[in-house]
Amino acid sequence: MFHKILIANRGEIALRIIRTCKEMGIKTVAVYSSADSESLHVKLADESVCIGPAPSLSSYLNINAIISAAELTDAEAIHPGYGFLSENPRFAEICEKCGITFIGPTAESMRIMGDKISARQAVIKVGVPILPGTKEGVHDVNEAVKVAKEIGFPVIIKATAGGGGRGMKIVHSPAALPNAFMTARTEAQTGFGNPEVYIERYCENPRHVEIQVLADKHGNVIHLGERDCSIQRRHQKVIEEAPSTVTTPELRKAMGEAAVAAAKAVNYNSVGTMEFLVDKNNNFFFMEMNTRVQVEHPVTEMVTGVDIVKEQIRSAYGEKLRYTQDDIKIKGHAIECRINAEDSVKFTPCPGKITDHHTPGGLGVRVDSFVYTNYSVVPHYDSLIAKLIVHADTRDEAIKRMARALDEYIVDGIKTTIPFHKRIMANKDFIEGNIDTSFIERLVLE
Ligand code: MV4
Repeated sequence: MFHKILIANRGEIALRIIRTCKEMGIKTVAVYSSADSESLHVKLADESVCIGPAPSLSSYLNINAIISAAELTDAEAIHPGYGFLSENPRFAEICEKCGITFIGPTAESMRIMGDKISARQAVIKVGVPILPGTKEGVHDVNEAVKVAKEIGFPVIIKATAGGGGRGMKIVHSPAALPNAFMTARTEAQTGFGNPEVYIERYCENPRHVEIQVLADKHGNVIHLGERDCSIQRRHQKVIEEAPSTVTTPELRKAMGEAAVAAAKAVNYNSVGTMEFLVDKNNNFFFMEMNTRVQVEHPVTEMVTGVDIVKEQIRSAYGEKLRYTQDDIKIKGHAIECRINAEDSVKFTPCPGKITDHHTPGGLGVRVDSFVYTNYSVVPHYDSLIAKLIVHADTRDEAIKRMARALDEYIVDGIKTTIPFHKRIMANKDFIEGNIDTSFIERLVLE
């Protein structure tokens, strides 16, 4: 096994990775920006290296500084976490050229899945269902109107280089198409450096259900069931749970098999997630693949007992998967609430000093965080300060456990989204499992 891993990230995910490394007997190197010197990941790692000033571009996205830190400390591998460089194929290539193992898939798999058109083309070949849409990029307005009429309205225009919901345009009529098409191209160019867009049939108020996959470098791929991430606000997930209230064993099997086939189609060899939309009639459609460990991975860990980060590290080292599909059993129900340093009504970031901090505990409660009393939340990065995860035998019990844990949680000195989560745990539609991607919009309007 690796002797030493550098973690090219910060916050709760850096700690999450350090914890598994410790249990595996692997030494850890933290990297940090000058704004993060008091961060817990720096204190908990065996060694730490400052890689630059606060702005991400100068620190957590600074490839030269990170590679230098790995060379300086003799780290054999780099774990990129999520965000930052985690889905950057060029970074994966540079690591490998420097003789450092990138703990993630190959640059080639990342490139195919990073381009949404090539991702669609790759999965269609292996029979994975996708929404009707264009097979290639659409380059002019007349062509856009023609294909949209063939697909049937409403349609959605998406950036080929996009993902995660950014830069999408929903179009309800042919008259509205030219304007939306031109705006989408301009935004795609500005946001992703590539103006190319494609067009798909728009699926109204879907569920967002994603399948966790595990793959090794020997061609073995399994899945760990689904997570329901329908509770989102402006494409930011707020609550995730496993299993989904819409999945039957049959649907899980069909989606799981599709996810495994999609992973095999790109020779995938790490942990990853296939995102699907599920419509009102329980039809499912592949959307995109996330080629990294995700924020919400703990809910899957709680219901399967599999340490996803451990399997990711083992796979990167070249070990064979230790589980077969039959070994994976879904037990009970898990829910995760993302706790952000934000105003819980306006959702504006609220950095500042935490004057008092107490995390909930007890049976079935897990807190993945990096903050503590007297820690100052810095304004330079994502506002996620903690993930509160609960596990119980049933969904009802998990909701009650989450409400109890939220009541115990004390974060004084800054505003957090804890009050918002308390409202959701008491919401009738949420309790009844009546959720889709428009849930928060409806809740905020109430
Ligand atoms: C869609 C869609 C409806 N129809 N595609 C948003 C995230 C990105 N992965 C894909 N997204 C969507 N794609 C078609 N053809 C609706 C969404 C969508 C959505 C998806 C999951 C969770 C929340 C969402 C909120 C708005 C739109």
